[in-house]
Amino acid sequence: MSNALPSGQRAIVDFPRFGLPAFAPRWPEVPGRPVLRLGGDAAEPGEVWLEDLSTLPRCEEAADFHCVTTWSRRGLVWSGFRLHDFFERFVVPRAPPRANARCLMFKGLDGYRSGLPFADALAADVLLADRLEGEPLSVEHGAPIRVVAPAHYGYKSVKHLCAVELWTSSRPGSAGWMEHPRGRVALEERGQVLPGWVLRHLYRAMLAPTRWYFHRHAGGWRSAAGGSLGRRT
Ligand SMILES: Nc1nc2c(c(=O)[nH]1)N[C@H]1C(S)=C(S)[C@@H](COP(=O)(O)O)O[C@H]1N2
Ligand SMILES: [Mo]
Repeated sequence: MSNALPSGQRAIVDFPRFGLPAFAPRWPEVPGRPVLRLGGDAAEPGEVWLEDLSTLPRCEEAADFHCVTTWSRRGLVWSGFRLHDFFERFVVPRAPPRANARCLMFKGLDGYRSGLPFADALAADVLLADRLEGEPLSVEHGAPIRVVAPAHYGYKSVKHLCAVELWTSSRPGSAGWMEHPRGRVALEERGQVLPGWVLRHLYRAMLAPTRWYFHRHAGGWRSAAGGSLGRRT
């Protein structure tokens, strides 16, 4: 967390549920005993119960969160497990990667997907977070567990993680061609076709309508989880 925000970003004080508009109405039902499926074209298929992650060292991380549409929420405190530790302890033994594996693809319970090359995904600051600000992660922000890649635009931080796949090359995520294969905030890698400083203006125009649309679908987890008995965390 440095004092100056990265190029083109502006601080906001709240932390909205946000994403591609198509996902605003998609509230996943969080299973009672969640599992992470492993696979892809560069690994054997396998799986890991989410509860098994508690055998990994827990770590806490304070980080700014940068959405590609130019909003930044400063100083969020996440708690969870390093993706690198998860990879070494669970992915390597249970879904042995082939020698030509280059990228990870993350998939959420709502069908959202986004990937990162190994060099980015296995960096020390990339977490699988199950807590935010000392509380269990809410459905709004990605229960039961989400990726947090603070050096990358928010679209890489996949919520409701249910699958981690290994691939031999970068694959488009849910944002398709709009997504950058790496999405590093410091290099303003907002997208791949136009430069970041151009996209910054286009995306800024989408911010208010997208916020409104997500707000309209707020609280939808209740119906997804089965009425008032649905679980919040
Ligand atoms: N499963 C899932 N993960 C997702 C998204 C989504 O729609 N579904 N949106 C992405 C985008 S574009 C952003 S900016 C962040 C927003 O995270 P938040 O809703 O916790 O603010 O989640 C990212 N991860
Ligand atoms: Mo975003």
